[in-house]
Amino acid sequence: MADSGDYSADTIQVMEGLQAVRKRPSMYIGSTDSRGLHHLVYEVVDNSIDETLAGYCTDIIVGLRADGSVSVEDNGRGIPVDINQKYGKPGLEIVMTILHSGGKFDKQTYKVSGGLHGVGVHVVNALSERLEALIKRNGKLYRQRYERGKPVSGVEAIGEAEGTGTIITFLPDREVFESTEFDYGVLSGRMRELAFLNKGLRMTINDERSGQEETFVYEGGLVSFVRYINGNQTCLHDPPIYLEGRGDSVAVEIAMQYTDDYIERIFSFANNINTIDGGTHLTGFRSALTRVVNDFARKKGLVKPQNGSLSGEDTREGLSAVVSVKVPEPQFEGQTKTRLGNSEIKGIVESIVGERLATFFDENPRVIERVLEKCLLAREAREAARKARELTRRKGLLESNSLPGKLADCSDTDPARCEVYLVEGDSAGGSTKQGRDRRFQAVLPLRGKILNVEKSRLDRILRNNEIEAMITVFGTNIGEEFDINRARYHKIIIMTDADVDGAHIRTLLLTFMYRYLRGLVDAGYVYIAQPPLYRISKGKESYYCFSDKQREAFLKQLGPRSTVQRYKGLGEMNPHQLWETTMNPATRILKQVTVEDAVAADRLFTILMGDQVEPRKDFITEHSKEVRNLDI
Ligand code: 0RA
Repeated sequence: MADSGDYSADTIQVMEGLQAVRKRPSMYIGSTDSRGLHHLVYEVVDNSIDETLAGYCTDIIVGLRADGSVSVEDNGRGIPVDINQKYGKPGLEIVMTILHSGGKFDKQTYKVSGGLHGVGVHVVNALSERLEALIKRNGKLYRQRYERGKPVSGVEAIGEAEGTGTIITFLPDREVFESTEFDYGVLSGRMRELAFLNKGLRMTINDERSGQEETFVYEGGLVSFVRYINGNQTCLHDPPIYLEGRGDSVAVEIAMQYTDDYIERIFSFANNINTIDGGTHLTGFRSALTRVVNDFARKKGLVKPQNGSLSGEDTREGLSAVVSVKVPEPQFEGQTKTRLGNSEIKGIVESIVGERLATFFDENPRVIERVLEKCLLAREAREAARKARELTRRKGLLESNSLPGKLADCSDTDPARCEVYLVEGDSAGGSTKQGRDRRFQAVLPLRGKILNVEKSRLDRILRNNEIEAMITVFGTNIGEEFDINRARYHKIIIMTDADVDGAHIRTLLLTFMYRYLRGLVDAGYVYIAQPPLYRISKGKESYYCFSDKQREAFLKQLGPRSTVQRYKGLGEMNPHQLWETTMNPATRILKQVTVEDAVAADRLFTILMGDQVEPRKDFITEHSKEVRNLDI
């Protein structure tokens, strides 16, 4: 069916479309790094989820193949294979080759999904060395193959089939992507999230490379999601509160549950996409929550006009919630397109939450009592924190002219060129000070375990010596006074030992920054140093290795009689070695800290530092190796 001699207008259009995608892949999938690579899978999965939303698909299986390809299988209706009248080509070929045709060419289809960029599977096809589509329909199994987006076979009936469905298998193009290795954890995290967001959908992921396999199916949907987020927390009520409603053609779903800690964990989604930067759905939810809680507080005489109402923040302390909306034509805004912009959504969410939540509290007086108790305590604490901050400021501790004595500052004063190393312990601090380039590298040694920030309120945190030192040294201040323009260093580099203790301290530091100095993370100022794990020597030659894989490679290359030294702590390197391997900008490896997956990050922090000791212990022993490479 793919007659290569045909240069019809359609064929030319397809070729131009293909070329456009291959020429500027980032315009379609965001980037050609690992993130873009994984978007290819999300794009195909989103098309399967459209079938779920239309009521035809209950199972999706993602398979990572040993040859580097990935397959996405669903039991939806199967992509049509019959000849489309308008194009004179099989539906399958149109879906796979024509730009902006979207998955569905019947306009009536209620299409609410669509990947982050909602570009369609033809983009995946164009960016794949090869792609195979298998369709089960009309009792038959059909197949078509493509190479770099071009059909290399017709749609062929190759056998019988039971039921209906689609299996798309593709090998990402090595000419396009910087890396073509799929990360099981990244994909499995997204599959789990999609299973939470689409109640009852069975999501399976299997990995031929490692033999790993997981299936996610949550009959509780968002309620299960909130329970998962609150895994190790002590909750103020159970089950979570579930609110649901529709307005115009918008579907709104919310689950929420208060815990006894101080962190707000609210995640919002629009059409299954995590809107990290919030938007109108989140604003609507927050303002309804503030209003309803204040209404009840007033009714019960707990807040009086003279002492002011509860702030939004007060009503969200310790709250875990997931807000999910499905919108026919979502507008995603902001640099990373992760904020929902549709203005009509705010009012819709606000009125649904306002009405349903008030009804829920009326019917569950014990729950609202506990919530109000929590909110009033939050208000008191915030008041105390404000006073503590003022006191600290008056003492001059947060002013740059009283830098702590243990800081070894650099001589350069241009923040854009300056970096500060946070090192654990005095001995490592000593060799770091000697090994550094004092013109632009400062060193702040931190003693002992820093305060466990997860479990403390702002007033106590500020009184901790190590925390106080860091805030002063960074120069940005915190909370409402945070000002990124006052940052004294544009690189804050966490350097800890490559062992479990080091991983723990790094996580503590990241928790503190994530919660209280988020602006530094967002600005891309926070980094993790990567000290070598081994040194391999043979005769006069010696090499540093930063991973086990690298060690194997060097050992193979150098052959017998080479010796391996394993570095457990920074203290085992002399100042010169430390400079050479970990601090010299020309040769070092720095990992920039990003907030990629807020759900995963938050959960990790909670597991590692929550008050329930057992799961934390299991987690650390099980994952200490991964924690080493933590880049959240
Ligand atoms: C176009 C029309 C119909 C379904 C699909 C596309 C479809 C696309 C994908 C992509 C992955 N899995 C998929 N499953 C279905 C509707 C077909 C009908 O009316 O029978």
